[in-house]
Amino acid sequence: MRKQIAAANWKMNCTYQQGEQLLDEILSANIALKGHQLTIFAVPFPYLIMAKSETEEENNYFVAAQNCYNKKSGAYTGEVSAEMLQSIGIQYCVLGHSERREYFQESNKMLAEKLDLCLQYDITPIFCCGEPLNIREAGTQNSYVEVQLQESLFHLSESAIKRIVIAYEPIWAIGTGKTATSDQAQEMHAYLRSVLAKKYGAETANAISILYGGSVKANNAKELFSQPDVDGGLVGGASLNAAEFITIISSLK
Ligand code: G2H
Repeated sequence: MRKQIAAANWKMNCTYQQGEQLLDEILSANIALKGHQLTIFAVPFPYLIMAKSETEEENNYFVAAQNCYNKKSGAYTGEVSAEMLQSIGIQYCVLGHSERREYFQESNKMLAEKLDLCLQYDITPIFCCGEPLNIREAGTQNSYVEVQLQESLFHLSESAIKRIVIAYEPIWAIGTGKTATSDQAQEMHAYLRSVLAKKYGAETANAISILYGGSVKANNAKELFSQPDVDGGLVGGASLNAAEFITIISSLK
């Protein structure tokens, strides 16, 4: 079975102490994850080492950075490289979140460069894609998201693409409380898998986890995750509440 993933995206929230307490509360629930189930905490850079040591003893719990830079190293004040993340043992990195695309002008091409660097340093990218409201209203969401995949991922070899996790996040559903219905999520996920299958073959497409993101909550996670092509979620707001995120983790299939 494909990996099913509950990924918390803390964004720019929590002090160090609050973050530590949140992790303690979630981990002390001792949710027994099955072999194909993972929980990943994407925490702010200054908390990576703390989160890594909190989760170190736990099976199938991992830590992710929320971003990295598209250059290997050098005079880029304030930036963090994939190599730096690797050097502290980080195995996942969220890339191309719509907030990064919007507020930091991250283009599909820049994301392709970030992806390559992550893979070079053995970090699994959680690649975010998704359409804004006007595109959804115009009914052209499939081709919009397909272009994001083509321009950022399709230069990868078959063995490299298998190392990527994709997160579909319709921008109109992010932090708005408006979740895509499970049918809308399934429809897009199945479409993305068909696009991947056309390029890389069905076997490879079937091996890639596609997460849904956008107002995933304790009360809708089970329904969303039960869809055949939805392999878990990338969770923002609801991942900051221990009880809520515990329920979301427990909703993985
Ligand atoms: C989408 C999601 C997490 P939220 O950005 O990445 O945030 O669950 O708050 O909509």
